[in-house]
Amino acid sequence: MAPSLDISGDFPILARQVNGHPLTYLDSAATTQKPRVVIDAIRHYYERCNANVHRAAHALAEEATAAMEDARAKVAALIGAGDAQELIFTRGTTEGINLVAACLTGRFGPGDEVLITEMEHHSNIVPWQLLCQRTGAALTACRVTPTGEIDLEDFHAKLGPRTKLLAIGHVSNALGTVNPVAEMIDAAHRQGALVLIDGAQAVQHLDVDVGRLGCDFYAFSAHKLFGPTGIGALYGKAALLEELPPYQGGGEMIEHVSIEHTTYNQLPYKFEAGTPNIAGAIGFGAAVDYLGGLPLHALREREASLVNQAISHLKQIPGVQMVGEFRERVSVVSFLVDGGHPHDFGTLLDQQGIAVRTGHHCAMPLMERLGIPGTIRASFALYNSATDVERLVAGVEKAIEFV
Ligand code: 7TS
Repeated sequence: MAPSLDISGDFPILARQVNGHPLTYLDSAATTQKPRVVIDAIRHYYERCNANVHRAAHALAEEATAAMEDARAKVAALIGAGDAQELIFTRGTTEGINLVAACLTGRFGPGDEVLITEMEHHSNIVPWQLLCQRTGAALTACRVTPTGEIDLEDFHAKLGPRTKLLAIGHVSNALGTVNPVAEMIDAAHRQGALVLIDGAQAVQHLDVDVGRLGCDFYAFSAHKLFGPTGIGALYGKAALLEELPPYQGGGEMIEHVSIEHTTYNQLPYKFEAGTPNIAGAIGFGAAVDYLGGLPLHALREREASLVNQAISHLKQIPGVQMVGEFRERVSVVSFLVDGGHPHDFGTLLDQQGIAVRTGHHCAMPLMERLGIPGTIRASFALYNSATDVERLVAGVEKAIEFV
């Protein structure tokens, strides 16, 4: 028998009502809901083996350490990292990118460039601005086309011998565009640049293999992958991580400390100062296990067909304009409705129990390039169903009657 594609029952929150209506959760690009197994894993850790990791010689500390390192191995395997020492636990994508920007600072100076795109989330813009302010390097962004894709001609024109780092999103959070990162990584490496991929929106929807991609860094967050908030991961090539200075100083990241001098711990601990988010890491591992037990291929196909259905139905509603038209898309449907601000529609949909995000989606330069103040964004995950599409479409039609 084919496995059931309805996994919504695994997510307790999806059974609740909002504003007197069944919850229609279409804001998974902001954060996904959590399956019971993730919630249980965190609860189990606190109830059964809470202790600090990597230090004490007692049983609880050993269990906690083993559980956390087990989670690291699972997360590393999820993205095809060859070795768990290349997988640094962070607070999330934002911290992963800031870590790289902090640790690469010494490699930049006047005349060097960081190349990004106009499509980036603010987390993949502002850390590079700060790096440029510290070092005198310049930040350059390649253009986005009016249809919402990276302008590859402009990319190849802006990429050059001055480019020391290319930092790009794998998938746009505002539009859902899947970017041709493999081609861009190869081109950047030919110029001698390092490459960081912001994978926040990619890991749930695509098979990511950092070994095959060949990127130098890959940052993502657990909470967009059915895991808890406050934990994420940064992959970095071991040889590169070995060369970089540490990020923060403190316990755990050291090998030996005297008042005059410190030697650092081995990878990945050199980049993990202080007591880590142990429960978060364990929850992250449980999310990866959960994902591994799903019929992922079939679920992703169904999600893609729901996204297509949503687009084709919304397009037919008079006054609705879709934002972004491209070949490769995952999860996100961004649109505008004539005669109303996106925020008004967000409120009118919420009154019907439909959760979407409205506004600039932390991608203000993209909105500026597209000449719009923001969008209404419905974002899908593996637990959404055709009913969610029907409710969204009916909800938008009803909201239009009000404005
Ligand atoms: N990069 C991308 C592409 C993102 O979509 C996000 C979060 C981040 C970085 C930052 O991730 P964090 O976990 O460190 O916060 N994106 C969104 C969003 O689209 N709506 O809310 C958060």
